[in-house]
Amino acid sequence: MTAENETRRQFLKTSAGAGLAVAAAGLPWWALAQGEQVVPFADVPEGYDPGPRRAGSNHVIDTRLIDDFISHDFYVVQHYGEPELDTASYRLDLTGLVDRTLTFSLEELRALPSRELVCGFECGGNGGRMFHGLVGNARWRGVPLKYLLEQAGVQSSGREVVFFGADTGTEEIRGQQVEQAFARSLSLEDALREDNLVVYEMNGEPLPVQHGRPVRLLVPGFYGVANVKWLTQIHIQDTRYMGRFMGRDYVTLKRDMVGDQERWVENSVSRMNLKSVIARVTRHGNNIHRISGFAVNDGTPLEAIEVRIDDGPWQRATIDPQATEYSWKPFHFDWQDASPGEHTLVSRALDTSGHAQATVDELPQRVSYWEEFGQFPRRIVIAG
Ligand SMILES: Nc1nc2c(c(=O)[nH]1)N[C@H]1C(S)=C(S)[C@@H](COP(=O)(O)O)O[C@H]1N2
Ligand SMILES: [Mo]
Repeated sequence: MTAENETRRQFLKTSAGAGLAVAAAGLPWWALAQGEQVVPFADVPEGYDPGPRRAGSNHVIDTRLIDDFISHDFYVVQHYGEPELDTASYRLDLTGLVDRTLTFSLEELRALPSRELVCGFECGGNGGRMFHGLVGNARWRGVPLKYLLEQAGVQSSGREVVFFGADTGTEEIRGQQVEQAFARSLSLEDALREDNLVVYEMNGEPLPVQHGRPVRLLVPGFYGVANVKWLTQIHIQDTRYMGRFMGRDYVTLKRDMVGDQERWVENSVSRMNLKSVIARVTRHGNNIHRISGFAVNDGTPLEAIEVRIDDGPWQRATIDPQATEYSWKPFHFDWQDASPGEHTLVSRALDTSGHAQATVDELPQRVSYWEEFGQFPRRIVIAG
């Protein structure tokens, strides 16, 4: 059994009420102090365990086990399997409405000006049914997308930039079987944002295969689906790209106001909504309960993350000083003298543009499960 699995088992025993402390690795923010114990959530079914990552499949993380600012366990979502590209023969093509069609090998990309950026993101389909475990935070290195587009010279008729992955699947479209590559697009304006990177490193190492080896796109502030893995082609065109992952899936259907008319509207997921989630509660010292969690958003500076206990007032949590513009934002709040019995805990994030994370009831009615960013109440029982 791996050390990671051992820690997981230990933790799950603890959260089932065995009362053991978890020896979590990592920076002080998430590491447990001597004698600090995890208090199990009453809203997590006993024995819930998304399990370790298996090669070739999707992976949900157990948010109770987050143990560092940089995710050692990063979620995985792949719709057409996990292609293993040969890095020696790998090529990235820039095509379409450009002055010069360009092709780069991995070696050539690595020789270009690069930037490192800490960036966290969640899947647009993340939600309470997996305790928000489709999330991760990492340090990435790559070439600014803008630099590549400038090298190619986008023509004035260019409107839309399409990113194709090497992974393909057969889709049935109007009764026909059609082979399609995973692809997403950005408007030219969004594509030219300074922070977009064509990345080849994650946490100082070549990209792991499940995260897109050898090259993926990183669009900081956007939902994970924008970050096309196994990226092999960037194409500039003058029409909207409407493939499955822009036009059919990752499309939120909700009842919202359009001017003064209430309508059912559909939008392709793009910028991450402001969201925070309580991930863990621990007990330490003299009846102090530490409520820990994380927030994700589009990069707008946060005003605050607040925690509310039962019907009490909103109280300001402490945000991890390691947080950056596009990282996730870990937070904690120390709850003094909790009374025995069941309690409801909830967090909300507020940003400097005046957005406050709303309750699910306050948000527009939604019939698709994409973009679940309402407040997420948690239940715990404090022992007598
Ligand atoms: N080529 C390719 N890129 C992809 C996907 C995919 O299926 N194929 N999945 C997308 C989705 S839906 C998400 S949420 C993120 C997940 O990134 P990760 O697996 O590195 O966490 O990758 C995106 N990029
Ligand atoms: Mo996703």
